[in-house]
Parts: sequence; structure tokens; C-alpha cells
Amino acid sequence: MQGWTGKILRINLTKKKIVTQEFDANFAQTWLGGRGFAAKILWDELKPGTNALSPENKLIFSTGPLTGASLPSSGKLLVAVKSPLTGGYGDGSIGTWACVMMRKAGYDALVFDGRSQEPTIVKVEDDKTEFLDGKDYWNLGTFETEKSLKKQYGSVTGVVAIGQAGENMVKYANVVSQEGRGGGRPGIGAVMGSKNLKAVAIKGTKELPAADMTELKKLGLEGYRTVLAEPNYKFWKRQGTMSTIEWSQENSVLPTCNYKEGVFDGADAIGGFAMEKLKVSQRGCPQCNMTCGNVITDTDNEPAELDYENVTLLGANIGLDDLKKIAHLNRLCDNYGVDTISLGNVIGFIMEASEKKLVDYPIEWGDFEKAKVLTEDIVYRKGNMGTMLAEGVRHASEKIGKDSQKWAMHVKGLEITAYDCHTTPAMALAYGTAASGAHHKDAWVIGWEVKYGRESYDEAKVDKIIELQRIRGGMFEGLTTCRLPWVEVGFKLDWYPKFMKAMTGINITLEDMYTVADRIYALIRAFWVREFGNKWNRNMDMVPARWFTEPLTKGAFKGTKLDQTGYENMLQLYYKKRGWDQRGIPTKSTLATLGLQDVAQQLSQHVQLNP
Ligand code: PTT
Ligand code: SF4
Repeated sequence: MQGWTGKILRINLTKKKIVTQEFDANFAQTWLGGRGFAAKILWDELKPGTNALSPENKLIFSTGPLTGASLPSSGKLLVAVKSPLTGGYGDGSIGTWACVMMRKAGYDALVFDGRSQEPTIVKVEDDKTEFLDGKDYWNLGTFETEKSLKKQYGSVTGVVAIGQAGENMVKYANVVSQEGRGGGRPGIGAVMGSKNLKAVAIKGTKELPAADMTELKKLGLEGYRTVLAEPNYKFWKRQGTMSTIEWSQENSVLPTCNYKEGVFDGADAIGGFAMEKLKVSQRGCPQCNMTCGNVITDTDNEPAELDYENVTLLGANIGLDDLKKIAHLNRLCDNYGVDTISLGNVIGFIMEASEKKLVDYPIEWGDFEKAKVLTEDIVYRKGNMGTMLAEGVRHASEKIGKDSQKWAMHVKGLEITAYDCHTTPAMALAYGTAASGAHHKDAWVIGWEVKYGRESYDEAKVDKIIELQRIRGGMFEGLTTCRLPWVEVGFKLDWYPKFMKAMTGINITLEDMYTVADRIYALIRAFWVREFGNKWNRNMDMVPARWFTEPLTKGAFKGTKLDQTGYENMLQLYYKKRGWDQRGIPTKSTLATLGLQDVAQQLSQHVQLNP
């Protein structure tokens, strides 16, 4: 087999046992890599109902056949677990040298299970894997942890670490690398913390297993040159994802004060152009010439990297209009290893609860000092408030009650990312049907929807969502390369079959990859359904009531809200097109068509399946 290393490193943290498992070409082509491998391993190996923070949960780092090669933006690692935040499938994609090194060390995936008795660090160096004493690293932030490991083991070491949030099992703790790459929103950091695994350090020196290295290098070079020549490239290098702030404001979809509104009075002060005036440098992921991490200095004069999502959730959504203050909160999140999106949701939620006098906790919109204190309380689970909010917005609203569930902004327990959907039914449905809960990664349909016309609830929107889920959630998460060259500068999709041919020696078309994407999507859905059994129902795919019941009060779309019947009709149509029944469960024949007969058989032991 070429393209894949064919090896998965199994690391049991309880017994300190290491086993190398081999897989064949059939497994590789059926599941592609990254998200496909992770979903398959979790489905096959996790007993339904496993406590996500127990030693039995699996922590998976997986890559795809293109990961690590000298090709545009191929430095991404997929991290996955059964999520402690949602109880379902959870993953994230993070740019890190660790994935390049993992492939060079000869592995397509690392799978951790068990729990170390003491804090530990796993170090993989080619064929040698060691457990290092992690006690001295416990209670350090991710920055210092990585710095210290690199000092000891060399600057080329790829490091993925948790901070204090992961150690304290904050349900939306993530993992961080290179001081500004953060991923694994649904609590991947919490699972790592539950295993007493502080960090993973990887070094590799082997050649990637390319079928035709000369062709791959040639294509890679052409690919990088093509990216550079794209007309959008220059502006992208200036602002990266930050220009989306202005776009969202102009289109009334910028989440403001806990998604009450889609426009923010302070938008200009936190947008891409304001950022440019403060920008001091630029960072990015390995193997990428688009380097989109914009660095400014924060209120402590420390460097902090800004992205659209981070700035929107820690800015507009909590009523804060000062980029340096937002940068400070962002930097705290990166160092503590906590998801900026969920944290911004949680803080916005509690500001609204305070405004409505539902909690005895005074905190006003835009209160930076209190937001800082609250962040620390959450990360260390201090006091009633910190402890409650460390569990996420769904849990907090269940505790507070008094109709707060209506404006607790999540789907399936995962907090919503940075698009307000009062006026955009397709984007709402994209959140409702995303693989891990409310995430834009599977189908960022809003850009298309705003041009197409947001008022309709029609079939074209459902088709577009499925098309994007195939490309983004399936193909890119399977290949495990960054999707932004395609999304942002127009790098064409037909490059990827060419890359695949040079890497694997096989002709794999885009259509072939979309079939794998559908298989992955069906398996992830089956995983959710198996976890929830008879409690699973279509309400799991509903979005927060606020968008249906409370119209916008500002901006060009003042008075607009989502139509619930329209949303539900689109959801039913989505199920039909996916071959899922009226509850959103794949039918036996859909699973069989995707080669998942064994999944159907198992799933039918948990819920009744339709033929
Ligand atoms: C992703 C989510 C996002 S999506 C952002 S900003 W974005 C937030 N970033 C965080 C951060 O930073 N620090 C932190 N402590 N928490 C954070 N949480 C948030 O996490 C990221 C880029 C971005 S920037 C995006 S859209 C694209 N996402 C990709 C993806 O999902 N898949 C893929 N194949 N390519 C992608 N390319 C882009 O990568 P999650 P990164 Mg992230 C600091 O993981 O869990 O999916 O959440 O990894 O290396 O920082 O790159 O406007
Ligand atoms: Fe990373 Fe940005 Fe490059 Fe994607 S475009 S690989 S997120 S630096």
C-alpha cells in the first residue's frame, strides 16, 4: 500500500502498553483517513454508554493520506473522542507540526486509551515510544508546556498539549499547539486530562510513503504557486478570517449579545481593518503559504493570534468592542486550552441571565474585568458559577431553568459558532445537522445563502448543505488538509484527485471521495443514535428557540425571525435525501448501500430501524 503508512500506534495509558496495528488498503480506501478513521474506530471499539471521561474512552489523533506532504495547507491533525460535552461524536481539526511528524514517524493515527496513574507525556520518536514523567508540567499552560518540551527534545518536535482547562476537565477544553492553533471543541482536551495525559511530543525522520514522490513534489510546487497567484490571495494575507467581521456585520449575521442581534455597534472597532492597524506579525500552520493567524499585542503587551470566530464570540457576543481586550481573552483561552467559541457563548449566556436577574451574579455586557475573572473561575472550576459554567451552556440553562433553555445557544450540547441565524434558514439547518453539534465546519452555507436569497426554505438549500457536508465534513476532514485554500482563495477541488494519484498511486475521483464522505456521515449519525438509543429523536437536530421566537430588533432585517415550520420541512427533506427516516436515523438500505450492513445490524439492537 502506498500513500498511507498503514500503521496505527495504540497506546494504553493504564498498562503503559504500546502496540503497532497494521491496516490494509481496503480499510484505507473505505475510510480515507482523519475523520473516517476516527469514526470507524469509535464505532467499532467504544461500548455504547461509555462515560466519556472514563479510561475506556478513546482519544484519537488521526491524519489522512495527504497530511504532512509538501502540498498546500496539509498540516492538519484530526483529534476525536466520544464527547463529554455532548455525549455524541466529537472532533476538531488543528494545524500542528505534530501531524507532519506523526506521518514521518510512520503512523497514520495514534489511539490512546486507559488512564495513567500520574500525569504523563507520551513521546513518539520514529519507532520508539516513551512515557515521560508529566508531574512537573501539570498546572502549566500550553505555551510553557510546549516551550519546555521543545527545549528538551528539539525545536522540530511537534507538540500537542492541554492546559489547566483540560486538566480540570472543563467540558469544552480543547488542545493547543504552536501558541495559537487550537482545536477539539467538544472537549477533546477534557478527555486528554481525564487520562492524565498532559502532552504528546512527536518526532519523525522517515520519508512519506508516496507512490510517486517526484510527481508529488512537482504538483505541490505548482499548487503553492497557484495559491499565490489567486486574486484573493493578497487580501487574505492581510486579514485572513478577520474580514468576515465586516461581512457578517453588513449582512446582519454577526452574533451580538448572546445572539440577540445580528449587528454590533462596535463592529468597526473589532473588524479586519482595525486589526490591520494593530497587527505585529503573522503565523500559520505547517506546509501552508496562506498563514492566516494575525498576531496583535494584547492588554499585557503579549502576542495573541486572532481569528473571526474568536473575536466574534469573545467580542460582539459579549458586548466587548476593544480588540486588545479581546486578544487578551483569546490568549488566556489558548494558554489554558479552552475553546474560545464555547467560552464566548457561556459568558454571553450568563451576562444575559444576569441582565434578566435570573442569577445573583452581576456582570454587564462588555465587562472585560469580570470576563477575565469568570474565565479563570471556569478553568479552575472555582465557586458555584465557575463549576456550573465549566459544564457548558446546555447544563447551565438546565440548572437555571426559567425558560433560559430558549436562549441557550447550542445544538446537541455544542455551543454555536459565529453566525446568527435569525435570517438564514440554511445556515441554521447546517448547524442542526453538523457532525459534532453546532459547528460551521461541515457546511458553511451562509456565504452562498446570502447571495441566493435568505427568505426561502427550499430544496436548493438542502442540496447545497449536503454538497458542502460532502466536500468539507467528508473530503477535507478525511484527507485531513485545510479547506481554506479552496474556500477562501478559490484553489480548485480538482487538484485533490491529482495529489491523491501521486501520493497513493490510485485514481480516486472527487465522486469516490464524496461516497466515502456519505459513509462517514452515516456512521457518525449511527454513533449518535447508538449512544442515545430510544431517547434519540428529531429534536436533536433543532436549533435554539430564540431564532424562531424573538425577532431581530436592529439592522436591515429588523423584525425577522426563522419560520419553524419552514425549518422542519427542510429538515425532513434533508433526511429523505440522506436516506434517513423521519427520526433522522439511517435506514437499513441506506446503510447497506454504503457498505455498512454490520452497522445496521448492531444499531438495530438499540433502536428499531426502518427498512
Ligand atoms: C475550530 C474552532 C475555530 S474555527 C476557531 S477560529 W475558525 C477557534 N479557534 C480557537 C483558538 O484559536 N484557540 C482556542 N483556544 N480555541 C479555539 N476554538 C475555535 O475552534 C483553525 C483554522 C480555522 S480558524 C478554521 S475556521 C478552519 N477550520 C478547519 C477545519 O475545521 N477543518 C479543516 N480541514 N481545515 C480547517 N481550516 C481552518 O483552520 P475545531 P487551527 Mg481548529 C487559536 O478545531 O474543534 O474544529 O474548532 O485549528 O489550527 O487553529 O486552524 O475562524
Ligand atoms: Fe492554517 Fe490558515 Fe493555512 Fe489553513 S490557511 S493551513 S488555517 S494557516
